[in-house]
Amino acid sequence: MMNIALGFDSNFAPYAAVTIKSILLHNKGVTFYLMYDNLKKSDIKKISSIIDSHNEHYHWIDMSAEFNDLFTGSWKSKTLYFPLKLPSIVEGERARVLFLDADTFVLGDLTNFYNQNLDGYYLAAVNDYGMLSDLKTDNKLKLGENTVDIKHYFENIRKWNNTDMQRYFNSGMLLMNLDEMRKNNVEKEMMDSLKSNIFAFPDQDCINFICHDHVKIIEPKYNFMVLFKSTWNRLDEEYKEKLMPYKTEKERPLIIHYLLKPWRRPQDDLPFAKEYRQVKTMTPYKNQCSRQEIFQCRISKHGTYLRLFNKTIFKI
Ligand SMILES: [Mn+2]
Repeated sequence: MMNIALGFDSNFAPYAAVTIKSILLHNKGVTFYLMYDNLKKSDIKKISSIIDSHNEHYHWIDMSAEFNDLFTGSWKSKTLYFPLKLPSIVEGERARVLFLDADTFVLGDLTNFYNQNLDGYYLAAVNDYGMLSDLKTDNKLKLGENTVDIKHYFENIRKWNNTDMQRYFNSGMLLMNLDEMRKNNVEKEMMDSLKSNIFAFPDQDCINFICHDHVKIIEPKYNFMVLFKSTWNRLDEEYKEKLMPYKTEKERPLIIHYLLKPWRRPQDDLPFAKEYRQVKTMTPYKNQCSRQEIFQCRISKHGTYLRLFNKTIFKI
């Protein structure tokens, strides 16, 4: 048996549907915890029907009363805070839960991964190698009303040095050991920290801040993040080497995390995007297209083209 949790609103429902369908294609004995806010009744119906068709289980969890008035940065949706509440949402002794962002895509059987040894750890997660790359830039971050330099933020405000950043994990995939988290009141600690801190990467920094030393850092194949080209180019060679087989589809990662979204970048050949689109056709959202999937036009020194429904009409 596996508990798997997602958090989303109507904007992300079509993509959550693909994540869920991808899980169901490779896994049995799943109970979903679907945390939502601003979700249409029709979305609840569509997504329930996907899970029903595989005879698996689900709980819909209304999160509209939680996390109001918190900083959400450019994400503009409070859904990103939802995983912080999982220790009190998913019940049961010796329980675990796998939290997945609604921009992830599962490519295989999760059983062994889900049941790995987590003794003494709050959770397992993958190092945020994209952030390590961004740390080499002078990118600016929004921090409430203020703007700060990314290096200044991590080094001086969060006080995380280089060694700490090697353990800084991405929160799009979190395998939580709920007993250990409950025993140590981690949820309350996270909630309290939100009152006295502004986190530039809200949920992710909060979880990192509190769980830091209690996290099992695992291989990138469990949260293979698809990065912007410039972010990729700045990666240390060691990471490029490790990630290249997944990027070129020579090997299948277990979980892909589309930081670059296939639905916003239909013209790009993102890793496993063909398979992603294939799985989308198996969901009730198969005919729903993003603006970019319907129409793309560009007239600039970088290129001039017009694309309609993923077909190039002209390109100069
Ligand atoms: Mn994500």
